[in-house]
Amino acid sequence: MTDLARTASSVYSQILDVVEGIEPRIADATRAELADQRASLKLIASENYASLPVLMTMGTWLSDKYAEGTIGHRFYAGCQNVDTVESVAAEHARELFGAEYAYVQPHSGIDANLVAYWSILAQRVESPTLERLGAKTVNDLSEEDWEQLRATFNSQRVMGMSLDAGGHLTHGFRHNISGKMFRQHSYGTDPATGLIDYDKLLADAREFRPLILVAGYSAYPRRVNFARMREIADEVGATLFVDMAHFAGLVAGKVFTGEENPVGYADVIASTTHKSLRGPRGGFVLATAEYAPSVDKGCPMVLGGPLSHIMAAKAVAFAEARQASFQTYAQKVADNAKALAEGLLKRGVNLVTGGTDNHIVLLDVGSFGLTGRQAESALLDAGIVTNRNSVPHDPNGAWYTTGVRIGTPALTTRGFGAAEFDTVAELITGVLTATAPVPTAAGAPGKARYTLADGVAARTRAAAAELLDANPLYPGLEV
Ligand code: DSN
Repeated sequence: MTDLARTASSVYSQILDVVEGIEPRIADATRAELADQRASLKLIASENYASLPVLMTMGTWLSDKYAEGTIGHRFYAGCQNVDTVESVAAEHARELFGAEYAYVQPHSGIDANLVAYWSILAQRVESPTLERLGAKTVNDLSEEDWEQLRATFNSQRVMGMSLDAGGHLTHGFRHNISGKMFRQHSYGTDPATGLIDYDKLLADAREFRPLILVAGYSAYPRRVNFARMREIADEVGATLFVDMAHFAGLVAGKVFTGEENPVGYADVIASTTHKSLRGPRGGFVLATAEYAPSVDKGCPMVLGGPLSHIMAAKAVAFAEARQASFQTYAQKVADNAKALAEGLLKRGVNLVTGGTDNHIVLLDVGSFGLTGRQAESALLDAGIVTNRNSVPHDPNGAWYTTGVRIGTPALTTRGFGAAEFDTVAELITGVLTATAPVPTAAGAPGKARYTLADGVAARTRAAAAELLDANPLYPGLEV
């Protein structure tokens, strides 16, 4: 056992014992979550396992300090330590990604995306209006001018990838604020290949003339050419906004370089910290010097007090990602995704786009006669944690779906390599083959109805346990 695992064991078990005396259900759930994560094949593409230093940095009294504002310019007294934390985190983010500016306050991916959208609106819509009216700030505007400006915000156009093609809710989906605050036009993928068709995207953009072109995805198993996206944005006068929440770790780990690295092409980039980047749950924004002043006003624009304990953990995670070992990890994430995809393809599983070149593999389970929901539930019974996901033009809609999205960041952190992922492919195929759909009677509650052949769940769990035991999660940690 390492010294760190020994210390963490002692700290966490003492804390959980105290919590037990206050609210035992929370202590139990916390212990049970560790046991569950240890005992299952975590294949959710957006999840990972943060390091013990990252986890422990989140649990401190930095949580208790309010610090609305920006570094050195706060609306509360006594923020000198938060200033240090935020400066260090932003410095690591800038260095890690080679960005001109980094803003580490957003609490989550959607917060980061909202900061991005509103900073672009401030830059492209608000500032020119103020200049035209000879006003310094919005406070100088008459009620009438203010009303007009507010109406203008709401009529701006955004173009992002559609949800069923792999885009994200925040890229203009009607049930999300992004779809309500903008006029929106989504781009899909080529029906034959499942890939982004840049020529069609350009043609659509020429017609729609978006203020903001959004690039990025949460379920597209391929890389994006950001140079091409930049050309399209320039051609139509759009600001290029990249949501790299999913693949930030592959950018940080220098797997995505050149035209596949959004830094240098995008005006504004938003991300989470907890997916392939393997940090605490949270968000951040990178920007060019031109957009930096607007992004820096994330609070009070759309954020309140920053979570200082989380910013501290972001700093630790960014520092970890600057180590050479993170590049090795990121390359393995991509190599393992290829091994997983090949393992599934050779066993007859259909994959959207026919494979992967990032960390995501998107299974089309229609050929098994299953919905994504049935497949997700059967896999979970067998200890394989995935999430159902739409496939392009999904006949089953966004709730039942026809797809299952899987990814390699978490199990790669545990030490899985290509051989282990080939076994994972075998286990997944075995479960899907052994699952039969049970048709839902008309009007019956929307449960995932399926049967999994006898013994398959237990056999799969036993085979998975061999892989998991050989690659322990937080080895030596006992709580
Ligand atoms: N929930 C994240 C994902 O699973 O991709 C995106 O918000």
